[in-house]
Amino acid sequence: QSEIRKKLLDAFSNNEDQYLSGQTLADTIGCSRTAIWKHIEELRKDGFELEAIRNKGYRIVKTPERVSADEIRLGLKTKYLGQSIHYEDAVDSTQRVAHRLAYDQSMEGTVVVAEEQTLGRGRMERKWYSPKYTGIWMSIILRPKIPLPKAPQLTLIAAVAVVQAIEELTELTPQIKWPNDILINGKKMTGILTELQAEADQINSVIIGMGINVNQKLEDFPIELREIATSLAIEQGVYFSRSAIIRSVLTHLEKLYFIYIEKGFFPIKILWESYAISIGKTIKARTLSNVIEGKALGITDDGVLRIEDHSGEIHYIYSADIEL
Ligand code: BT5
Repeated sequence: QSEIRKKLLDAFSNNEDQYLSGQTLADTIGCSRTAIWKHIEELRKDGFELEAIRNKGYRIVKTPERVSADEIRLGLKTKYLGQSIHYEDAVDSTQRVAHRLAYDQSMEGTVVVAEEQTLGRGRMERKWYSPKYTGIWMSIILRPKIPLPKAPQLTLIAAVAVVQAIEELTELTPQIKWPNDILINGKKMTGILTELQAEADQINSVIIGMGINVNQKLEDFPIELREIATSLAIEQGVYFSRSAIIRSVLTHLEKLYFIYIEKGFFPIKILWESYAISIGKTIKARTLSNVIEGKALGITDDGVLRIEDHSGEIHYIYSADIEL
């Protein structure tokens, strides 16, 4: 199987820019045309762009951009975040890898990045779709000395960092939907998942997982996500360097994290609210036990969402899905 793929890529690189017909490829490699066709489809799935012209054959137009630990490190000026990078080609979930590293006392700021996740996860066992080479699937280990109930604030800090990075590197204007979604033009571009390792109320580590859709095209998303998801490339019409975005996210996150450790959540809260989409609007919060509808007033100094329902009662929401 992978032998055919290797020979296929060799054939293309030995005949740069030339069209190779299915038959020629099959003859060179010594397999069936069906096998060639199947491997061409596999390459497409893995981020290769192939042009197919009738009576001429195939040509590779674009190879997938890869990320490597070295490439991320190049020009990264942070003190902690990303000083240790674990790069994987494919993992089940970068969260799981990061949990193991955190448990083994890895240093604060350790980052896990993968090209692909086979079991990427969202909140409450939901799936996070993480195809190869197109997005940023990353988990960051922090060890803040804060009380357990304050841990959700880190999701909000991470969201601000992603928005700042996107604003720095693109012409887009992302907005945050409490607590963990970043939207562009109303569609989800990033999801954040914050998980903890704690013992007797003491936080050992916080693992911030980020899924950032960067270079997907609309047809790269499964049908059920096409209406609700988007990527930077879809929104701006160009491809972006994922390592540059990773560096920028780590840089902004570290700055915000230092401010947070020194001055508390208040300065972050102000920033967060300036990017928030739902504040002042009527929203529906679906919690595990019920649905609350009302006006989103803002977040508390702890990052808890405040909603005023139609009778004027104020509800404090710790965890929910929001419908706008
Ligand atoms: C999230 O969950 O939004 C958190 C996603 C965190 C993913 C990162 S990737 C690196 C790290 N490793 C992991 O395994 N996870 C983290 P939630 O709010 O529950 O949203 C999940 C929902 O988003 C799904 O049910 C889908 O509807 C939608 N979804 C799935 N994949 C998507 C994608 N690539 N882009 C946009 N929406 C997606």
